This record gives sequence, structure tokens and C-alpha cells, in this order.
Amino acid sequence: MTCFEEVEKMSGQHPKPVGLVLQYGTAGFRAKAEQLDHVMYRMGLLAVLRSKKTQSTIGVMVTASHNPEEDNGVKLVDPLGEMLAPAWEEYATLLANAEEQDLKSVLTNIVEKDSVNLQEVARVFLGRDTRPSSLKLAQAVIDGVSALGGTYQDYGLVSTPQLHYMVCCWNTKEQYGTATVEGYYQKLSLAFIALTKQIPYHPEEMRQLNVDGANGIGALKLQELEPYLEKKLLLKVHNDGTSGKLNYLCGADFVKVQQKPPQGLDMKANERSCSFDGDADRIVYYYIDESGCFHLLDGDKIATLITTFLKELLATADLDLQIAVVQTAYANGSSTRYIEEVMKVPVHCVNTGVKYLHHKAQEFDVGVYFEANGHGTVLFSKTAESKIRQMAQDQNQLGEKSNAAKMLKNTIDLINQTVGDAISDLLTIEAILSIKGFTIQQWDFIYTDLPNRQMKVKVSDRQVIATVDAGRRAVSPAGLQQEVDALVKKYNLSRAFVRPSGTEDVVRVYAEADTQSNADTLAHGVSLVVYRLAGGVGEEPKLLP
Ligand code: NG1
Ligand code: ZN
Repeated sequence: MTCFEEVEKMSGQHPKPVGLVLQYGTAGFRAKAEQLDHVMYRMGLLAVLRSKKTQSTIGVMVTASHNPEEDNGVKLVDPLGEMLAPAWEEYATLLANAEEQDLKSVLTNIVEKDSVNLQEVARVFLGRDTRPSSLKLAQAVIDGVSALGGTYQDYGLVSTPQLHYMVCCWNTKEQYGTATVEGYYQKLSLAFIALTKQIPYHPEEMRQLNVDGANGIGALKLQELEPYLEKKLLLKVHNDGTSGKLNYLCGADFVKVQQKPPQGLDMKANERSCSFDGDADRIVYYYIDESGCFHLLDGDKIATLITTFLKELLATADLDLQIAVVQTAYANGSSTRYIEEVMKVPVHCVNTGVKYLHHKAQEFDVGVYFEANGHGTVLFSKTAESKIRQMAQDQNQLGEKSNAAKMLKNTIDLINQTVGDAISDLLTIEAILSIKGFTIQQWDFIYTDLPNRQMKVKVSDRQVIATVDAGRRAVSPAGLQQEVDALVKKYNLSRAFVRPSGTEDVVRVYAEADTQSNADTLAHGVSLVVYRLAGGVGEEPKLLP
């Protein structure tokens, strides 16, 4: 029996719902959990082919990140912990949508087109989030891996970035770190403690941080990490999944989009707090001031803080390395202006979606990338990393210069360079605040965000909207962009754009302006234009109360 016969036999246990068409989007497949069994099975198959092709271990993560608990999803992780290569995203879509009887020919086509040697061994690392549906869906992935004769290691409940880390560790023969969850905690905590070594213990209230775990995997993993931190940081984890629902009225996406604190977190004035998303690859910070006003410190503020810190260290160490920031259209206009004009660091704007940011950031010695929603990390080029490590080890370097090089080296070890990682970002931010002696207010005051608003519009087919210029201009349907431009002109410091979401069945609208009420009115006006010109369904978009 050939291996594809076994595949066909097993596929009967993972039938595809009739007529269902899904796409491998910006973050893999996402849909209602009950629609995904066949996709999981087939992604198990694809992971085996990808593993044979790359002669490396491939990761498969079962999660729908910040989506509602009822959804689920899956994404593949390439050998160095990166997102799946674009050509294989297409294969993933073809495979997921193939009718039962065509499965074999789709697989054969992939094998032939990419010259996959089926005799190679295959190895898959598997992880899942805390969704009730994830266990069963992970089993479907295992069935797929087994049907094609691959081997697998099931890491069970892990955050998405932990799985990326594990894949990278394994494929670099553990140069990047030990490919276990303990190895991850050890690497990060050692770097964090080394980075903050010279800072005396701050008083307890300064070491304390409220964390909203979104009732997801991040809460569990932070509890595992805390003993490694030697009380340098005191984590108060809320929304830890013991009672609330995943991402419901909590989590990074809720806080960012609603611009308000999550439920389940009772903050005192000026207390430092943060939220993770459902698979712990995003983080945003916030606080409430004495007058009860909510202040959000999103991915843009995080990028600014980290870039300031790194730029100062590079200058002190006298290392001539090029640093740049990568953002998307959702970055607040104030952050872009501040980074470019005040910090004099170049900013690049790319399409929405982590893979685009990651790819762009690889072009620089030090590439800091963050989405406004809190997904981001820092990439160090091979040259930058070796220069920094060399200087940190150099016995002839003394004083400030040597100290700065050592801090840079510890930052490299603290940052998860495979993907944005809420836990690693949290430790990096906390270390920087502690070293700089910054309160969250001082960090917040670096620049003032332009008031902004995000909205979603339901349309019958969101693909009727096509965009260019990193998603900032719509080229179809005809007339849409002109109407958006006319609305934008009515306000000061204004900007607005629309694009189809890659993870939800909606069109996203973003607007910013000089006041919150103007940003809200502009976003509403643009939403109405989308509703009218792009086939809106259901109720007309309403102005927020
Ligand atoms: P879509 O649904 O394509 O807007 C969202 C985020 C992306 C990225 C992906 C993956 C916004 C506006 N969009 O994509 O930045 O994080 O999810 O999770 O935040
Ligand atoms: Zn996520």
C-alpha cells in the first residue's frame, strides 16, 4: 500500500463539510471550530511534506489567537520558527479545499512541483491553546502526520511563541536554546536577571504588574515562569481561565479595540497593567490615572520604548549598527512622527500581517517591528549579533562601553526573535522600565497618541475591496477611496483607511483625528461608505454611543 492510500483511508474519518471553502490567511486558517477537523488532518499531512522538503522539523499550532472561544485555527511554523513560506500557504489552501476524491492528486502535485522526496523522514512539533475544541483538533493533526508516516512530538498546551521557539531550537541543534518549555523559561529568566542585575530591588509596589491572561494559555505559562524570576518581578495574574471565557471582555484585542480596561481586573490609580491575547503572542499595557482616565500603551508605544533603549545602548557601546522600526497602517500617526522626527530612526510601513513585518525587519542590523495591536519583536542580523557578543566578551573593553554591550547581549537573549511573544516582550519592557527607572506614566508621556477608532463592517464578500500602498488605499470598489478622501479632508490631523480582514469575515475601518469625537465620526462616516459601496449586510453601522 502506498502512503497516499493510507491518507485516503484515514481521510474518511475527517470529512470535509460540503461546499466549505477556507483560505490560509494572515494567521493560517481560522473558522468555527466544528468546521476545522478536515483542515487539521490535512495540515498534518502538509506539515509532513514540508518537513520532508526542508529536511527539518515543522511546527503546527492549533489556535485562533484573539478570536472568540468558539473559533479555532491552525498555522504551520517553518524551520527557523518563521511563518510558513508563501508558496506553501497556497498549497495549504488547495489542500484544505480539495474534495475527498481529489486529495491524492493535490498531494501528488505538491510533491512533484516542489520535488519533495517522500523517502525523507519527517518530524512535526505540535502545540495547542486552551480552547475546549483544541484537544480534539490536535488529534486530527496527529492523524494526518501519522497517515503520511511522520513522527511527532506533542507539546500539549503551549503559547504560540513557545512553539515557534521550540521549532527554532530543535532545527538549530539547540544553538538558540533548549527545545523544552523549561529551556524557554530558563533562557528568558536568566537573560532578564542578568539584564537587571545592577538594578537594586525596587520597592514591592514597583515590582508588581497586573496581567490579564485573557483566560488563555498565557495565564498558565506565566504561572510556570514566575518561580524563575527570583521575585525581581511580581506578577498578579487575572483572567487566568479558572472562571471566565477566553478573550471574552478581556485580552489584548478587546483592550486595544475598545480602548478600555478588561473585566476581571481591579486596578488602582497609576498601577501598571497589561493584557495578553488568547495565544500569548500579543501584549498591550495600560493604566488608569487619578481622575479615572484610561491610558493605553499599545504596540507603537512598546516599539518606541524598546527602540529608545536599544539606540541609547548602541550609541554608548559605540557600535555602528543600523536600527529601524517597521509598522503597519494601524500605527498611530504620532508614533511614526516621534520615531522619525524626534528619535531620527527610519520607519517603514508594510502590509498588515506579521510575516510582512518580520520580513522587512530582517533587512536591518536591528529591526524593531510592532503592530499597534501589540504583536512584535526585535530582530538582530547575524553581523549585529556577533559584533555585540564579541564586544560583550572582550576583556579589554571597560566601563560604560562594555556594560552597554553586555546589556545588548542580554536583550538579544531575552527577545524571542522567532515571532512576537507576549511573555518575552513583557520581560523586556519590565527590564527597560526598571533600568530606566520609568513609571508607566513617564513611558506614556514620551508622545501623545492621536485619538483613533477602529470599526468592523459586515459585507457579503469582503474580497470586493482591494487595496494598495500597505493597505492604506482602496482601488476597488470604484469610488470608495474618493469618498473616504473627501471625509478625511473634513477633519484636522486626520487619516482613514479600509481593508478586508485576513482573519475575520469583516472589513476593517480605521480613522484618526484631532479629537476622539472627530475620530469616531470619521470612522462612522467611512463605515457607512463601505456599507453602501461594498455590499454591506445586516444593520447599518452606528456611531458609537
Ligand atoms: P486582520 O484580521 O487581517 O486585520 C489581524 C490584525 C493583524 C494581525 C492578524 C494576525 C489588526 C488590525 N489586524 O489581522 O495585525 O495581527 O490579525 O493575528 O490588528
Ligand atoms: Zn495571537
